[in-house]
Amino acid sequence: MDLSGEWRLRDVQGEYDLAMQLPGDGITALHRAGVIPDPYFGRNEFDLRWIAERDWVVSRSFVHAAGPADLVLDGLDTVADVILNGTTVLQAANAHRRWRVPVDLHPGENHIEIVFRSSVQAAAAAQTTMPFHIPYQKVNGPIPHANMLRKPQCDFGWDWNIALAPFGLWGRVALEAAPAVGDIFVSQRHSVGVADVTVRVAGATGPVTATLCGQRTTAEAVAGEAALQVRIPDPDLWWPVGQGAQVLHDLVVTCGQTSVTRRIGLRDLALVSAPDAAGRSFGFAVNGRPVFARGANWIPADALHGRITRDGVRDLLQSAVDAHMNMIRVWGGGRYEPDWFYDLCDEMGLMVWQDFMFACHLYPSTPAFLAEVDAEVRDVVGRLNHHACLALWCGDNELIGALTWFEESRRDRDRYLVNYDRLNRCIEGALRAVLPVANWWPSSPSPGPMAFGDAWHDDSSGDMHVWSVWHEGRDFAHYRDVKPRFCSEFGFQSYPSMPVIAGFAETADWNIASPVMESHQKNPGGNARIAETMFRTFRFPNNFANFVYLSQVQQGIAIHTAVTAWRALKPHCMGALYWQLNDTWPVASWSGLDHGGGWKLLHHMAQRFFAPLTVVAVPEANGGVMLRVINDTPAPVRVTVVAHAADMSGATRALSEAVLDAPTDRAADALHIPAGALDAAEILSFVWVTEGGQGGGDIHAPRPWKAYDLRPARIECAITQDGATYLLTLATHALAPFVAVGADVPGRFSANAVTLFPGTPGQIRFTPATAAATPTFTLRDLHSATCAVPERT
Ligand code: BMA
Repeated sequence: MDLSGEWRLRDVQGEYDLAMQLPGDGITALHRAGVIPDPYFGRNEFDLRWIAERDWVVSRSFVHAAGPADLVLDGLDTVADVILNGTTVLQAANAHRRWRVPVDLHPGENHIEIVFRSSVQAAAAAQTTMPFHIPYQKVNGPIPHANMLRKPQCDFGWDWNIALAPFGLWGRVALEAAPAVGDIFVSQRHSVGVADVTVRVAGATGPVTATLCGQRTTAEAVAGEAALQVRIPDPDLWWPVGQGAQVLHDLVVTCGQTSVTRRIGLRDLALVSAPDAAGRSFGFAVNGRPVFARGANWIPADALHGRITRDGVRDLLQSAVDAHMNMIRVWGGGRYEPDWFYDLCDEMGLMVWQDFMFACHLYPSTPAFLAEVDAEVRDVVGRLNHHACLALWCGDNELIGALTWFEESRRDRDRYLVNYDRLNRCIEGALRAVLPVANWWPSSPSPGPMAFGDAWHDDSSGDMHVWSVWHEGRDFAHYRDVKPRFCSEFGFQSYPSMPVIAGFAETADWNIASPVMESHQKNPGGNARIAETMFRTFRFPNNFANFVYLSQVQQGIAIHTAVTAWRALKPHCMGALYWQLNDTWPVASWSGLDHGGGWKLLHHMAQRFFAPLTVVAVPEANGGVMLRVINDTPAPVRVTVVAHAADMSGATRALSEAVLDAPTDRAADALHIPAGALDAAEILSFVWVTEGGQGGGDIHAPRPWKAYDLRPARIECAITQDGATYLLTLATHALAPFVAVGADVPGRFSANAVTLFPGTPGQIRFTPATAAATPTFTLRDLHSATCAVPERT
């Protein structure tokens, strides 16, 4: 019996009594009932912290046949007592787990209550029981002590998140018969033309049968567990997007009268990390083929889990694929996502780097805490291990670096390092106990197993987080000084797009220093960093909307600089996952997608700089530029590369061209532009085209844009309607870099932040999210955003 749907929510003080949907969260329920305003609007956040200070009761009645049943609760968030007909049947404190409790039901009406204790108070109380103080990072915890609770760590605030500490339940709530089988663990070994699949079925008795691709095996369960081997000849393989098809097969496990199905992909997905001349490599090989990982970091789809929908998440993941990403990293400060999230990734061919949920703070290693972590890891791995998309299990986010962030752990590193290692051993041990062949990486960033060095600045080994440009204020060119083996985090902030800002700020607040805008910026100094970078890069924008526009352009330039530099290092570097794909609420952040799923200019630029086949400009110390071709497709491609010099009028002059076969295993030099080939007033413009007619183009400005005397572009825009889509034809009168179109209704542009040359009109399609929408378009370009606006007299 499904118990989801409408429940009642009341506080223990007796002030509120209202309807609440489960699955859902209490803050969303209060908002939907009209009790509180939209938490994301203006500065409402700060008036709503009282909610998390209280204890709340969620309850309902139901009629059920008398007798035993299992009460199933997934994602119970977090410190909760479950009371059935007056008896406490569960006391839980881990939002990441599934709970299954045998209960006895009354004949007729039964009453169930879930008492949610204030997680804010529970976290503070837990700290007082620790044998020594376990510090948390204040910028990522405006509500203190999140590290004490097994709850999404960003719920207590983060340097991009609202701090509301929601409570509720995000998975199933149901009554079920006791299951015939427990978790199913799938591992694979591939050799030429054969896949050997091992299926371990926990919680089974008697004979168990596994059927896969027409092959059937039966084994008797021993001590509650059955191990089955299925050999698949000529397996139809699963590939990440861009490498081949996403073939999924039903694995059917039958025990007695019960059959359960897991959709699996047959693939050999290896973490390749071995000592080499530079240090230690890091990358992934799928079915024996090294695959450069292009992607971004995933954070929860909304700060309030009651607002998350499968369609919304599908849209975000599809946007990742549409921007040519093949990997996302489910970052350790959020949550293990629901099963359907990984189903979507399987289907889309998006590899998942899965962190365990520990981030940026220090954590306890008391026996009770480790016992909870051990149970959590076994539970999560039991739930998710069979997914084709799962490429890596990673111990945590930035816990090694965090040892240097606190007075206590700097003073007594031995204690806190041992404390950390106990946690890390616990996670690895639990993972290997249930999935011995798992791809495991101890932490992100990490130079490798048993290495505890500075993976923020050491580019020799393992995965790296490069934050020097954003957090240390280095210029964009610094990305080129770093040669990561795999960069799993690097980012640069921008403001959300204007329609998103209009959703949380009155026009009177449209100023980056207004209290409302400042409260939608959670990184101390973030606005100053954006403004200061703008000074370095552009002439200053002439109004708020253009400030927002330039913030997105410079974010795109920053990440373009890093990604093109590191893709050009393939195979020394085998991955670039920028920080971050999405937003949890409308906020200034490092995301490429706005809250709600709209594309910021970065995401449009990512669609180009992540294209499987591309040509990138690598500046040389002497002023020359090497154009390198990168081919991440499965086969070599013949490419023609043509370079021009362009001045600010948009006039071009041919420089040189080359034809070459682009290999798949490494980036290759394509065309050299010697120092002095460009005049000071010129930029480099280059295009490429394959024999199959596919191509692209890019520009490289050797100096910051503010150094060039841009001319008025006076862009003319003709709009025609073609069914549900709009075609914008843009013609410029001068070189126009980063031309951006916007719409006042949700929808998708086919391209954005494009460079226009006179005489070559650009075409951009806009498809509104709803066909009936009648969009009004805005048009921005670098010159008009930064030219002097005459003062009105
Ligand atoms: C990285 C992430 C997050 C954070 C981001 C921006 O360290 O792991 O903790 O939001 O930097 O500061």
